[in-house]
Amino acid sequence: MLTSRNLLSQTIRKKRHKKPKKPKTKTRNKKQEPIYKNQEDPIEKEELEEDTEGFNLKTSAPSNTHGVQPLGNLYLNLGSINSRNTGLGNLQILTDELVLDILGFVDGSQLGVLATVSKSFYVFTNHEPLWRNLVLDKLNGEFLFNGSWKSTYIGGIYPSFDCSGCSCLKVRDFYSDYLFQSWLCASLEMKPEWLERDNIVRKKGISVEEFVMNFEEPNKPVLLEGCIDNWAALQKWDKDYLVKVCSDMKFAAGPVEMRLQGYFRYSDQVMEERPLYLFDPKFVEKVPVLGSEYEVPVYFREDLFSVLGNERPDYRWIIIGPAGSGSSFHIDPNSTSAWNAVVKGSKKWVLFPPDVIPPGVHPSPDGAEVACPVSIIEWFMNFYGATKNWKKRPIECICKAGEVIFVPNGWWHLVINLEESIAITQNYVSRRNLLNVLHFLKRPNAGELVSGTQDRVNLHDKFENAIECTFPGTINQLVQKAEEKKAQEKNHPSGTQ
Ligand SMILES: O=C(O)CCC(=O)C(=O)O
Repeated sequence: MLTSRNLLSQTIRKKRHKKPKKPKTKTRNKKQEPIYKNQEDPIEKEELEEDTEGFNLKTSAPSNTHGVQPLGNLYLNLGSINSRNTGLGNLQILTDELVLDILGFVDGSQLGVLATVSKSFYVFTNHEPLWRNLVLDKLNGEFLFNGSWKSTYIGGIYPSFDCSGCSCLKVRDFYSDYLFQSWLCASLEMKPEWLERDNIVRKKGISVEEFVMNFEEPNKPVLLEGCIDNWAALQKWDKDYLVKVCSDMKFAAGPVEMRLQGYFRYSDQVMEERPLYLFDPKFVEKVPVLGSEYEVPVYFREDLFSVLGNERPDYRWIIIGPAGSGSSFHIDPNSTSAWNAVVKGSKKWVLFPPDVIPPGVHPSPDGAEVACPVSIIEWFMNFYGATKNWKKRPIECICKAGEVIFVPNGWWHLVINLEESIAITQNYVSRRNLLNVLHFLKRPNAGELVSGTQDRVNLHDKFENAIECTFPGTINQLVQKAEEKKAQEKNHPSGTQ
């Protein structure tokens, strides 16, 4: 259970314990003040002073729109009654998630009517993700983001309706962890302690042989500096340039396709738990000039999936997103390895080796699905701390513009953009992981596991045949080499030759 003691009030603490040598740049605006106002208890103040760990709200974070408080505050506010329950009537026995799931079945005008039923219905029906789903469902990518998903919906569906004077009511005594956490995850800054660990190996100017021997062969991440300095993209790609060269072309952003202009209008304003992330695998086919403004770094030029020509699974993506967007924990598709180059902005990476499932992550037994916290910041809030005592501590880093990270196959990784970012990533298969990939494509549930292509079940045979045609004998040689290595490891465990 959350209380503003253990979460929100820490924002105040942080402010009071500001270290003189590092001036704090974030300030709370006036609108945010009321949410801390219920702390009249003198003990509270003392506790606040004692604790030095803090959470910061983003400078531009709106105050908790409807005054929702964490459930724990109900027990601090003696005599208070939870208007969440009184206003729901018989529905109060349902969980918040279930109430929202049910409201997810009704359309915008019905939500508007239900909002008038009670204070509680008002809060639930104004939950932004409900309106986001309506917008994406009804308007696809053809929306003009207008500060909130609700007003975007109204503006898109009822263009003549003027909602400029529509007020946003604050509701007293509404307590809900679920709704509070959703707002909190959208509004929190990354804590400095989540960012400070940087234990990845960094290399500049190494040879391909060194890369293969020290990183690709042993399947270890590395951050490569200076290997994309010649990319035109580094100089050219910014919002204005991309909008110009991409013109009316649409790109995949979450479940919809959007023009860049519309996407940037959205990403410039939005503050939500899980911002729409532009992640497009066909960007070079759509806008060939983008493909001519970057090249595959020298370390990753062997890409055996290319023997499949147009039938190869998706392998290259342009990735664009605002601060707070990113990728929650996953392993890359089809057992491939990847490289990810930041062109603008910066990204925080957390990586766990294949034999360590990250805390808070629950893959299904067949590996086809992964359950993990919806928002990345939620993972940091609830699970990052556990990694300190984890079996194998993760590899972490911040990858900045001009840097490239190598993500070895099978590694779990999570990425959050610390500022608005533009990146290119490619997944590839070299001789070092060809056998892994073939093995993966042959798994009995390949139909569910294989991704990025229509013909999932036959991909193994097609790939194996194409490799055999183009590089006859290669697979056998690799199998033999792998067997020799295994035998060697058996005779000399952990390299004690
Ligand atoms: O959000 C990002 O840049 C990371 C992308 C990623 O993890 C992936 O492509 O597998």
